[in-house]
Amino acid sequence: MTIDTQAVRKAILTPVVITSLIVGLLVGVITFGIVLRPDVTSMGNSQYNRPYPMPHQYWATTDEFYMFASGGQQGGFYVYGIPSMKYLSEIPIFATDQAWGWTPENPEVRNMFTNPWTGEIVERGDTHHPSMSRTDGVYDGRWIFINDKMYGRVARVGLDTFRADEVVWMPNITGGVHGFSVGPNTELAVLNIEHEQVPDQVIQEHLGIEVDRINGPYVAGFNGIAIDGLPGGDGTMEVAWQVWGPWHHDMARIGWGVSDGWIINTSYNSERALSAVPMFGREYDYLYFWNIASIEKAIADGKYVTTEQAPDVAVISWKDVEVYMTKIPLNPHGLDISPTGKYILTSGKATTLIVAVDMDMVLEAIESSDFQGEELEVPILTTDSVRAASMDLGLGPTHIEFDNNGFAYVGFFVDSDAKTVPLGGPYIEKHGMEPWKVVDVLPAHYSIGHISIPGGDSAQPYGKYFIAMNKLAKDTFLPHGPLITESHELFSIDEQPAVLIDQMALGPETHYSQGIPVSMITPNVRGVYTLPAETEPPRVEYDYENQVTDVYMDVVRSWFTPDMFTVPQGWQVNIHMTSQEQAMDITHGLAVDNYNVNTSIDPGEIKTIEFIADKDGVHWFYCMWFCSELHMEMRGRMIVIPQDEWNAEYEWSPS
Ligand code: CUK
Ligand code: CUA
Ligand code: CA
Repeated sequence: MTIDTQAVRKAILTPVVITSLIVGLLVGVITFGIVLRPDVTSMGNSQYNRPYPMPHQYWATTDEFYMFASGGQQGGFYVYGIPSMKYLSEIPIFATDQAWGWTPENPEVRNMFTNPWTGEIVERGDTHHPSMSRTDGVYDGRWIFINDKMYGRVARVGLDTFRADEVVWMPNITGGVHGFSVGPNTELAVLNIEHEQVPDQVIQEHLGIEVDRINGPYVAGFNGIAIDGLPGGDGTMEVAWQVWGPWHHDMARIGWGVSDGWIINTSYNSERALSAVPMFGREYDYLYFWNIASIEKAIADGKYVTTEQAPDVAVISWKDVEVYMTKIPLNPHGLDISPTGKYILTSGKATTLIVAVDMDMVLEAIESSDFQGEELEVPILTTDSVRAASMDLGLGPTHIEFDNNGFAYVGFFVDSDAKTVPLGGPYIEKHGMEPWKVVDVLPAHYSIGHISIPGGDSAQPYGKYFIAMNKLAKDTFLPHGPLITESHELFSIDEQPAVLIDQMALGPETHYSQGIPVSMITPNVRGVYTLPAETEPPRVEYDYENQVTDVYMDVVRSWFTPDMFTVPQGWQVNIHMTSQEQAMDITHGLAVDNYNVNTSIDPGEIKTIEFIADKDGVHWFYCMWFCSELHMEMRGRMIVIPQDEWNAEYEWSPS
């Protein structure tokens, strides 16, 4: 068959044909809703269009939220602005980071790195779950707390200086902590023991479980950390108690509103297995409800033991507290509470299911002893009596977050998207939709871990933006070797369908992250440290008895005073620096050639660094932040003199 192209062309141009095409298209639009919709991934004339060129301070004046992103193996936080997605800062905690002034030659930092029982300096960690301080369940902008999964540690970061100022270590365990959550009034935080333990004999006896170190079954539980966090408190943390039992716990929440007074956590290893495959051995795992008052009562009644390591920390058996559990889909990960504290959503990693447990129903079931049996002396709440919904939503469910309009968002690792679901009950008034059905899908590149909405884990979500914290970036950005950065994707959720606004590359590897309104942070942020009325006069002191040289040094553009000092070889050197700067953004630093000493000093900061002068010779020290036009000249000498050549005439004196 041959085609008469001439005839075809003629036919196309026939007015009749054109008319019928137009009519056909119109019919299609009306009948099938084929709308020439704007491409949701382009900005069009969206409010997120940015002026170009941007005026100075554009981002300083338009960002609405700070994002505090856990750094995972980076060991601290990343901080950026929303919606600019502009990286602002790092907050090193469980990591050495000289650029951000966090090194163990500073005794305050070293103290936070030091294991209180062994004296070991641990400068590596893995931060997972940030938790903002809050009052009545609402973020209050004072501090952000975070756990180190690798060692059992929790840090408090001041939101005025963006620096950690306290670290507490959990006793009686060998690390492996995971779920962490601060309570609604910052009086208590809970930190789960994820990696099961072979604890001290005292604990095993108290639990009545003898643990075989090779074959188990091991035991675990969770830590209660008391915080001086009521209004006027200084945020000081203290490990108050540990509840131990047969199960480990993954994610943790302290309830508020309807769930006030309860610690709620999950276990993906209710099998009590010691390797991965048997951890999927059942058809379900558990969600647990621990009554906080019953833990306090057990302590008041003396139902606890203590260990030699931690004589002040009450170790309580799960048998001596009020605890209930309910079956949830296999190997849960996400565990998140809706803004009123009513719904607890959990996701089963090994399933496609998200379950909504209703706390009102849980309380009723407890009241009426509506149980379907028990395991290891813990009553199991009847599944149907506590479940508001069970949703089959997709592959690889991870975490859940809530907005201010009555929607839950669920992230999916395998599906590489997040799904929006209207909540039921009192939330129906807000959105007017049929609850528990997917209404929107937010595609991600690729493989979502945590998700975050400002205030989304509190009694007051601020909504507006949704951030997918993707575990894999693959081809999103320029290639940069086999170790590929992470990606955060920003969506506007003020509209449905949600609109992808921006993507950013961010270093490895964020887990949970929290956004907080700019107005709650900026009024308290310190630009400089306030200097005391009198500062240490520059000088050098020699302590022959202890073999210590104390150097009191002023630091200011563009010199160190003194800019030379001597020290006998092998002595300790303590350099007590005072930055006399009171100008914004004039950070200096002190790096000592050949000595592995390098740290920043911020304007107005008073900071000591300590090291041993073990190498003789002339060693220049210098400022490593470019601080002025004379920055290169900002340097001085440390002259280390062998002990057998030293005499008092070598002592530095003012010239
Ligand atoms: S965990 Cu990392 S994606 Cu530590 Cu909250 Cu789920
Ligand atoms: Cu001070 Cu460069
Ligand atoms: Ca399991």
